Amino acid sequence: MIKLYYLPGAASLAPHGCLEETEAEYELVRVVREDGIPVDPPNYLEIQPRGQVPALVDGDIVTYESAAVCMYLSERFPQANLAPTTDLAGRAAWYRWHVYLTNTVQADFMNVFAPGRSLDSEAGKSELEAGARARLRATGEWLEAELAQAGGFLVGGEFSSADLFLAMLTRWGRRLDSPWWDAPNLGAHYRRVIERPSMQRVYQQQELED
Ligand SMILES: N[C@@H](CCC(=O)N[C@@H](CS)C(=O)NCC(=O)O)C(=O)O
Repeated sequence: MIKLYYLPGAASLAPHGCLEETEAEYELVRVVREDGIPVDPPNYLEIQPRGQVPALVDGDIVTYESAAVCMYLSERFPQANLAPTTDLAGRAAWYRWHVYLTNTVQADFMNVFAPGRSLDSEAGKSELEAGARARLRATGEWLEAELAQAGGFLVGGEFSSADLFLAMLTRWGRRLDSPWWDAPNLGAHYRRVIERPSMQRVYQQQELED
């Protein structure tokens, strides 16, 4: 059976949403960490060598990186319609959103939440975090404008795994000075995604309140 390794609200949230959308059978495994080191399951570093979540095990296939897991599940379960399959332009947009959201936007969130991952010096960490906060403010405004054109969902107005990924980041953006979900279009997109039965189940299983 497929296993998804997770922590509540973490980068495993969008992959968990994808799994619920597929209606596949899977096991959700919470990773226990002590002093930043995963201790349970005891072999977790063999699955995800950096010890981070998410990781996905599907038979002999082991993969991680949240965007990659979302894209893998979209291909693995085409009947879930998590990605455009026949429309090449739609597919291009779907790739673009996943890559941009993970390599640019998610990276900035990491520099806000864990600047020490990239730098040791306190001054350097503050500078890194301040720069990332400023970029995320501008990114939120840009996303707000993009969503105004988008027709409800990111890729061709149709729900896809990219929307699950953006909703995860919008939730992280609640901790910014101007919470992302207070912006009309980002807020409406977030609610549209988390009101899906799949995400309601995810929030219940992860015991998330917002
Ligand atoms: N680029 C990775 C980042 C994963 C990541 O940073 N996960 C966090 C939770 S959101 C984590 O496991 N943090 C613990 C750590 O880095 O030690 C992905 O998207 O999967």
